Amino acid sequence: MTISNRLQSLLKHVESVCVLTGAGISAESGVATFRGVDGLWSKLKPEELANFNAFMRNPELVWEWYDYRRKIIHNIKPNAAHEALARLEELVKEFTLVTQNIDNLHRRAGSKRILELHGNIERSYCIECGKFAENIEVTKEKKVPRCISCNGLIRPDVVWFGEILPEGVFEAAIEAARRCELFLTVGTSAVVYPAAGLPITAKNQGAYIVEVNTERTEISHIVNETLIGKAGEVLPCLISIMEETRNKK
Ligand code: BJW
Ligand code: ZN
Repeated sequence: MTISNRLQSLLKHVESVCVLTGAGISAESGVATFRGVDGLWSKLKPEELANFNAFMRNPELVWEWYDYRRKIIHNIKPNAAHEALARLEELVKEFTLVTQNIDNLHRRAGSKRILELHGNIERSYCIECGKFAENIEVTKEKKVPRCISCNGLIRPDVVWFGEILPEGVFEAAIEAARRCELFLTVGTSAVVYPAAGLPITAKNQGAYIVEVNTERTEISHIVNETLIGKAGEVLPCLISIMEETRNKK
């Protein structure tokens, strides 16, 4: 892998890093991405499925969909890319991992400071009274879970189109993007806002932006460097360079 002299030098000295991850970082663990030829939504448009109206029209289908994905996630493991980011957090003074993923793989890999922009597949709440529900199981008999307090519909605690991001979480992500010297955007098509605006915010504040993806994206023309390759290969390489050069002070 070839990287610029500027990135080489940053890897040696950088103390403040912010990373934005998307579905592509979990692809090598066996989680399908949303868009692209193998994407979950190659046949169905995400904007049409991941929204509250779709849930109200057909909660059974939406629950089936999340239950299916949750089962997959329970049966797989974080990959070398998740692990590399957990290691990166130990190497620098200031680190923030901003993820669009709901799959918990960063936490399972050992990352600590994680901002989940789009919620978490393990949590659910009642759309009537807001009460959180734990260990939600959908079964053949009970295809749509109901609230034990008010019998309202329970929904997954994820962020659908047209919904605002969890309070304070996006603000913290902006703050991290503004403060960092190096911003990595990994495995995201960068088409969904406001997440896709974070690299731009970071760049406007003078950060160096590096994209890691198997192909060019919507923001490739904005970033300073695009490293084409699998996150599970590229990120461990970057971390090795950091470990080697930082030891040699
Ligand atoms: C690999 C790889 C390997 C593969 N290694 N790479 C400003 C401008 C325009 C529109 C808007 C705007 N602001 C808001 C909007 C509207 C909307 C939006 O962005 N629409 C666009 C589609 C046009 N945004 C919203 O509605 C957001 N809310 C909001 O803004 O609130 C304020 C508001 C409220 C009311 C009115 C107006 C504003 C909410 C967005 C919520 C997104 N939710 C989902 C579902 C989450 C739950 C779930 O998981 O089920 O989030 S949609 C889906 O897309 C999911 C993802 O997190 C998100 C991003 O996808 P991601 O991660 O980038 O995945 P892919 O598949 O697209 O890309 C994978 C990439 O990996 C590819 O590039 C591959 O090449 C790569 N890859 N293998 C490295 N091994
Ligand atoms: Zn309720």
